[in-house]
Amino acid sequence: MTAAAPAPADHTRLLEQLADVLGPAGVLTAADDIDPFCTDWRNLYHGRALAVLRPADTDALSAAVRLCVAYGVPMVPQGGNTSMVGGATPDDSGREIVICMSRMNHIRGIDPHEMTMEVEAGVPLKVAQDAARDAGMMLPLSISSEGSAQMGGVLATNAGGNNTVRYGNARELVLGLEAVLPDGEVFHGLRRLRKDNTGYALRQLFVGSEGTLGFITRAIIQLQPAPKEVEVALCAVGDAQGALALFSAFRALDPALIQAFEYMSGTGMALVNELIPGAALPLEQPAPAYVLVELATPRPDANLREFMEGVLADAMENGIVTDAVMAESEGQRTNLWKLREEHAEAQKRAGASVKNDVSVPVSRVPELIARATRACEELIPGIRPAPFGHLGDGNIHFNLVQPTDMSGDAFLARAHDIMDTVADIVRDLDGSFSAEHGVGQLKPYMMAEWRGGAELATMRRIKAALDPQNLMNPGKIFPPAASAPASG
Ligand code: 2HG
Ligand code: ZN
Repeated sequence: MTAAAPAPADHTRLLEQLADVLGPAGVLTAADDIDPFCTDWRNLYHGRALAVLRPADTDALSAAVRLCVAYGVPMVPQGGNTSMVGGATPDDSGREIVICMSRMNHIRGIDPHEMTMEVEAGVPLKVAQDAARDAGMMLPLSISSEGSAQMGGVLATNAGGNNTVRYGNARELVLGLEAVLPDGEVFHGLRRLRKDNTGYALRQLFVGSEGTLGFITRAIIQLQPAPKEVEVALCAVGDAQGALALFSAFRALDPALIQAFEYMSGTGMALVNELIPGAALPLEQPAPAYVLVELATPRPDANLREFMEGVLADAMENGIVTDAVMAESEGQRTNLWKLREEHAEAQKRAGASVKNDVSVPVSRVPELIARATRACEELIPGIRPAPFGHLGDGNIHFNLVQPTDMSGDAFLARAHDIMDTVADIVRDLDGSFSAEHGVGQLKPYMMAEWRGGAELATMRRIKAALDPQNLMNPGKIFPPAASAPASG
């Protein structure tokens, strides 16, 4: 028989015990210290927390988790706090404890023969990328928030980004994992084996679990050879159909060279031009839509430039591409990527916006963009659809910016209508309502309808088996049980 958990009100004693385990620097309780951890990057959620914990290693985290469990206190894991769906923000009860992973920030080693890197959860993605590059390799995961996003969060959300078209999502890069389970026990799965058929691939359970099944503390990541030749082009196209035709042209000749294939609408590009200092479109005329394509190869003698020029020349001849510019230097490559990477920031500066991080089969991206644009324009006249994203893997950020003659609040009051309108079309096209940003606390209400029945019921059983008290990141992913259908 287990002893009854102390009453949640006995928090003073809990905080004292946590300070014993983590040291004074490991427990923040002053409102000013805690506040930044209680608001998400998009400013959609403003929670409260009992404390913020900053463990320095796995053992300290494990001990802290055991204490929180004993007191029945819910825990919210947080990395770089860059979630788009409020996935790392506490609720407003003031009962939850945020556990920030940023002190666990060591790169434990890089193995040039295995081409692997062992990282702790709090290492920022950009730091891990730079370390791989300094070792003559590449960590093939690139997302707009990579300067702040930390490896633990990147894995817990199965981040995707610009290179998914070639290397897959975070899930595909994880060879091994260490995690602290919801009861404080440590899951030791830091293996680096290519072949290891010994039952369930438990490490993959934590990838994409959004912190609901425990804390990812360390991982072994597969690296790739550093590219020796890289070519980047920005192309003007008539519409998404043209963008898809260009993708197919590259893919038919050599899919293995495509490192990124990104779509941008004319509206989104105009916002970047207008609102981001230093961003300038290097083409003579604005176009209805654009593609940014990056090719890369580890071979130094691949004549990549010739290949890219050849494909683009053909595409211009048959009218798919109306104008194009190829980067001549690394500086120009960075400038072209800036036009793509600043889309989220430009949309933030343009006023209120509604995001739809959706995916459909690649071949249906043009239909998605055409139908969702029409439907949203009918729903709210003057709305500004500004879709962009990872066309090469079918993930489009079908984002909408408020009309110029409507207040931001009035626009956001229609957010669910807009999301439902887009979701209906995505469902019709066999897509997903959350391609790479996760479910967090923004979208659990969609889970019962989209992943109900056996799928959600199985997720609930796994959750209940590992976290019977529902203390790990509650309120994320799962809709409240009462609102789920009987089977889900
Ligand atoms: C990107 O691809 C990010 O730039 C952000 O996933 C997308 O702001 C967004 O909707
Ligand atoms: Zn994205």
